[in-house]
Amino acid sequence: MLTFFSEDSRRRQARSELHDGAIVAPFECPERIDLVLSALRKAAFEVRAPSDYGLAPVLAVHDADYIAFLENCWQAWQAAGHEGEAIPNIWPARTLRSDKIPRSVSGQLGYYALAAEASITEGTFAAAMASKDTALGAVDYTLATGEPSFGLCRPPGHHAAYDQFGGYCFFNNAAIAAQRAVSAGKRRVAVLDVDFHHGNGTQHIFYHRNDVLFLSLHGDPEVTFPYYSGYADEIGEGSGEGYTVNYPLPPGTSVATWMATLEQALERIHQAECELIVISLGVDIFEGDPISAFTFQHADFTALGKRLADAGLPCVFLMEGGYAVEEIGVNVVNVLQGFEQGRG
Ligand code: OKP
Ligand code: ZN
Repeated sequence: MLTFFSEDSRRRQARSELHDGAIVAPFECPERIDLVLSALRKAAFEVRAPSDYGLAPVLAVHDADYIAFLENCWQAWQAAGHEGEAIPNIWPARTLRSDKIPRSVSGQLGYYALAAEASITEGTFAAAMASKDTALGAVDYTLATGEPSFGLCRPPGHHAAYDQFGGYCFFNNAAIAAQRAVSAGKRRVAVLDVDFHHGNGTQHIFYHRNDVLFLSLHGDPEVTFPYYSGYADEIGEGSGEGYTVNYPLPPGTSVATWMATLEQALERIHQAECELIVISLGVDIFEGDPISAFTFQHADFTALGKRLADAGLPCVFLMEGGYAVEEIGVNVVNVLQGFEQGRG
């Protein structure tokens, strides 16, 4: 399987994350990619740099003003004289106006953010651009060859909605890749999100559409980020009804239950006659993950990869979460190797 990675993903070097009432070093740190890269190389996967796809594929799934905000935010924040990193601290919450985009960058931050843990910093936009190029390189390769691919995307993407960032995500890499596949002529594409957290952004982007089937297995939002999305009664709207499928699972869910739930998701993908699967691959379902609560062991990732190969469809794996940094490489490589064994 061919893998993709852009060095510019390192340009996100944030210092601050608001976590548990304190500013801490971000869980989503650049060391994550070092460890995945070294595990990929050790396992003899070829790592290729993607080309520069520009903004057109981003504009296909995100709002133009939102993209411009991300591009200009750091400069505007600095010009306003702020010392620290750009973090929102007020939102158009339920009792305030939601139609107004204020002139001040502080007001814009709240408008375009859905959470406050991810700061915007000098290289954030460049890294987000690199991350979507990685996703596009991977999907283009799979579209051209039918062969599977892996994009080592950083920052992750699945929490990024049409015009909102949050949960460490700025551009929705999986949505950009799925849209690319549809634009290239695939009649229906599945986005299967196995990250511990619900992929609210991907769901939002495709909620009214039936050419992209979105399915997500995740921690129950009653007790887990992002709290306000990912319930089983969210099934899509209009012609998208039935094309969003959520499987919220309680913290501590066994791997057996998780894998049985995956069977249901794969059955739906089959039934909907999807022609390609984009997998939002968060390995924060690992038992040792510091901010998550599922119970995967190293070997379970291999079994997951094998089962996905059995589905018999072209697969594009895109990196999402995974914060047990020392273990992230082996967990990712196990999925990819399991997939190759399953095809063999
Ligand atoms: C991004 B991805 C933990 C709070 C959670 C944000 C989590 C973002 C996860 N105390 N903070 O889906 O892996
Ligand atoms: Zn996650």
